Amino acid sequence: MKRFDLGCGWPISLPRLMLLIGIVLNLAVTTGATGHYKWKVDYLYFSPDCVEKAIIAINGQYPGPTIVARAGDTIVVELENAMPTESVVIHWHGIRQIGTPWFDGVPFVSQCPISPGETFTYKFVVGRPGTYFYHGHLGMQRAAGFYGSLIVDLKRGKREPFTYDGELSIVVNDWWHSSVYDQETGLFSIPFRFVGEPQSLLIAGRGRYNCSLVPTSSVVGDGDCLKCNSESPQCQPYVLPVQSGKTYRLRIASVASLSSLNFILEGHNMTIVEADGYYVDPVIVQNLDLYSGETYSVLFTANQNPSRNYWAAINVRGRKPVTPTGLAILNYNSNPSSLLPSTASPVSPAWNDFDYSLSQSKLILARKGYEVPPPPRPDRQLILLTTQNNIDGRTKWAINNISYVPTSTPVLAALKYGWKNAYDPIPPPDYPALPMNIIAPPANPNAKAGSGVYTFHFGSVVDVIIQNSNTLNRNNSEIHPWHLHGHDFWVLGYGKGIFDPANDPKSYNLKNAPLKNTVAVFPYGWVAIRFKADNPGVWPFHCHVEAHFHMGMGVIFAEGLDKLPKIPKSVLGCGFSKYH
Ligand SMILES: *[C@@H]1O[C@H](CO)[C@@H](O)[C@H](O)[C@H]1NC(C)=O
Ligand SMILES: *[C@@H]1O[C@H](CO)[C@@H](O)[C@H](O)[C@H]1NC(C)=O
Ligand SMILES: *[C@@H]1O[C@H](CO)[C@@H](O)[C@H](O)[C@H]1NC(C)=O
Ligand SMILES: *[C@@H]1O[C@H](CO)[C@@H](O)[C@H](O)[C@H]1NC(C)=O
Ligand SMILES: [Cu+2]
Repeated sequence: MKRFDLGCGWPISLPRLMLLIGIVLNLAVTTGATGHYKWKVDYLYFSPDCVEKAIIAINGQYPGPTIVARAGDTIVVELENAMPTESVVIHWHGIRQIGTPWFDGVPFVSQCPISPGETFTYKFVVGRPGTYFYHGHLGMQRAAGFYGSLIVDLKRGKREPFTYDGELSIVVNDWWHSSVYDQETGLFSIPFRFVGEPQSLLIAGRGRYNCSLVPTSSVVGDGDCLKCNSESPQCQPYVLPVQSGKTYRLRIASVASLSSLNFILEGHNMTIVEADGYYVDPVIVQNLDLYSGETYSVLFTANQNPSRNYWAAINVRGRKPVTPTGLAILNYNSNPSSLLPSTASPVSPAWNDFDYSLSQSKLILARKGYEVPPPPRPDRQLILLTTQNNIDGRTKWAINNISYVPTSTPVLAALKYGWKNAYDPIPPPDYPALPMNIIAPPANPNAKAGSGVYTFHFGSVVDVIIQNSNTLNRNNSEIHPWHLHGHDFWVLGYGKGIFDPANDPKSYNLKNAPLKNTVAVFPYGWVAIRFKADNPGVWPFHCHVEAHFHMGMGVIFAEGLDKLPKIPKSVLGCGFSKYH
């Protein structure tokens, strides 16, 4: 097993090593081991980009601890909420929660938020190998730094369809100096105040803000003053150590709050081999677009001049960038990791070259020999038109004119036990009002708020077409990465303009469509996905841009609730579930 080859400069931390040893020892006696984790969630001052701010940390760590398991293992996380002023939940992104929908970690959908002082235990099986992550799903807690990696290795004795000498893993994201409470308040204010572009981009939780841009205490009152320390170890560039001539698997997860990102390894091509936990047809790229909620594995060979180091870099895509490149160090052999490349920061394709992004997304196809062909036709089709709207003077996002607002009862329990008053009993519409206008702001920008649920026959095949449109601003349409809980879906096709239900399905890829859990819809375009509603539970399908979901950009799917046993008491206790 290559991961244990510690001789060639692994970025392996002591806790991770101990965890690996633990798993190995465990597996020696059983298959389907159990990984036990005790996590304490609390606020912490941290300086990921040299500017200090209060973040949400796990066991004092940022990013949170990496979970490493094997397919079939059970993960048990005992989560203590030590934050005195807010509740918390954790979503296990990409884990389908088959048989455990109550541990999906979505507030008021799968569970009640965990109150300050409470300890809550998540327990679920990681069924499929791949690159995943976890993150807070209440309010904007992800943007407060509340996330970490979840890596699921193959069952013992199984082999990947590719080889490599070593493994590296990073999460990438965008970073703001304002608190998530400021951000949330702005989104719900009249007039609307957007969170704006991030101050920094982070690789493995580290970035660098230019401290000369921070007002000093002689300018503003000391209490208001940001503290910036470019010497802080917390903001020194992350180091990816490599040995000349060796090939590496680099796992990348985008936990970004807002930005679409583009990843570059200076001077090195990358071969994409995995996306969202599935093997993909190997494609060589010079840079990789990453949408929030997506994960990839790429292979690269350290085949460049070993006497220097190289940049690993991320840039913003799809929004006019004002944020400097996020940088880490690709560290060759035993060069000092402090030896910064003298080359300029790598440059990504033009931020608004959406054709580039669309064509790269279309390169992601199921790997030959590993195709899982989609069912040939759907039992039900939804067309979800996403629009930016106003409700009572506030800016919102809506799906077929309904902006999702959670109620105070977990929908899972409400549906299971028939508490009709706990949510909107009228299901949202399967289709938008016609004719659709996607190229200009809506003539009547008003929409409704709702908490209705789309319920599917258990085992049925569902097609969803996400139709993008113009925002409330003229000549503006944005990228939205859509993430489905509880399932993987086939990406059947992408298109520009308005989806044509009579003709566009003819060009669907029914042969080697990739399975994913997150897919981007591009400006003024559509994307079509298909999934089997075969996982009993209640499952959000939403834009993974944190501010957008917070502003209503999501829907709730449900299926097979009669197949579920009693819901554990530990997830109840709020809204109508108080009386249960
Ligand atoms: C940091 O900002 C200062 C003030 O604008 C500028 O003079 C300097 O060049 C910047 N440094 C870097 C490394 O960008
Ligand atoms: C990267 O790929 C491009 C296009 O396939 C090729 O021209 C280039 O030589 C490759 N670069 C390296 C460093 O392998
Ligand atoms: C959306 O709902 C609002 C509020 O009920 C209504 O004014 C508007 O006409 C609806 N728009 C569409 C396209 O159905
Ligand atoms: C719309 O924006 C694009 C670039 O984002 C620009 O090329 C085009 O000219 C704009 N069109 C109008 C009508 O402003
Ligand atoms: Cu969005």
